[in-house]
Amino acid sequence: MTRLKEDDISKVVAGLTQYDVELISKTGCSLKAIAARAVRRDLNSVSASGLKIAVIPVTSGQGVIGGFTTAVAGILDYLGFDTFITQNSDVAGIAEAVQGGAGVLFAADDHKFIAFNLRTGAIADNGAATGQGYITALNQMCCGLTEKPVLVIGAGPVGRGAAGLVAKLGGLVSVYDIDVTASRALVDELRQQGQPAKVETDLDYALSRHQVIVDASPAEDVIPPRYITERTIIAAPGVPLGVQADQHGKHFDRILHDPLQIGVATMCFLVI
Ligand code: 2YJ
Repeated sequence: MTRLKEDDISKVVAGLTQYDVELISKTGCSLKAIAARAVRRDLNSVSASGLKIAVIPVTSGQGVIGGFTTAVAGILDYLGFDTFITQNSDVAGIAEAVQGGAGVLFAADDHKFIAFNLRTGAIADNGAATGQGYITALNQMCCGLTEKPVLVIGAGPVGRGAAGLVAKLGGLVSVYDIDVTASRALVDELRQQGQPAKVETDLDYALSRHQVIVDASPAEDVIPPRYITERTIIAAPGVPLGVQADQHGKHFDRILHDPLQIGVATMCFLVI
């Protein structure tokens, strides 16, 4: 799993309004609307009133990432929630959050990023939520995924969440992972649920046959320019983006990518 870097997230908070304008132009939905759709809730029923959310810095493993809690709290604040970052980290941070009246906690270590509702016990994992949120957005960008071939690159937690929802929305899922046992396991799981799915072992061949691509891999340049046409639509929750910068600019309207926004918004709506 990729560890986010300070540079990946330093502009998130200042850019939220512009981010939402671009998201609406790509999907027809705001960040709030994408998250509400992802969790199948009516936008008006997702109310922020009275709920306090605490974001807790975690020092274990490789430690705090500069700007991480600020970015997470900024996104939640933007969505209308009363959010605070605890002064203390780790266990003392949990105590501070509860004493400060938080109903929901957000915290991440090097392996897991969760939202936890203290009142209901509901828990959301960033990987699965990000997959769910991105596919909701991709479904909007594609005017529906029914019967459309969708290539999911990466069978980690984000790719798994994404592939599951693509299949539920009627898309024809193909999965590529550098670790073929991971793609096989995911495809087997989908088939056991009665969803058609296919393992891809040659990424070039897979890319040459797909116009709708989910880049849930942590690799750079995973989608070479020759496979990106005027009809390609890419949902790219993976960090870093697997598309070269000039290609991102050229095909901006059909590439969805952010380091945290959709995942955090979906996590929040999953637990409230
Ligand atoms: O509190 C902090 O500042 C740090 N402990 C945050 C660590 C953030 N964690 C990561 O970047 C992990 N790779 C997990 C992220 C999950 C994204 N899908």
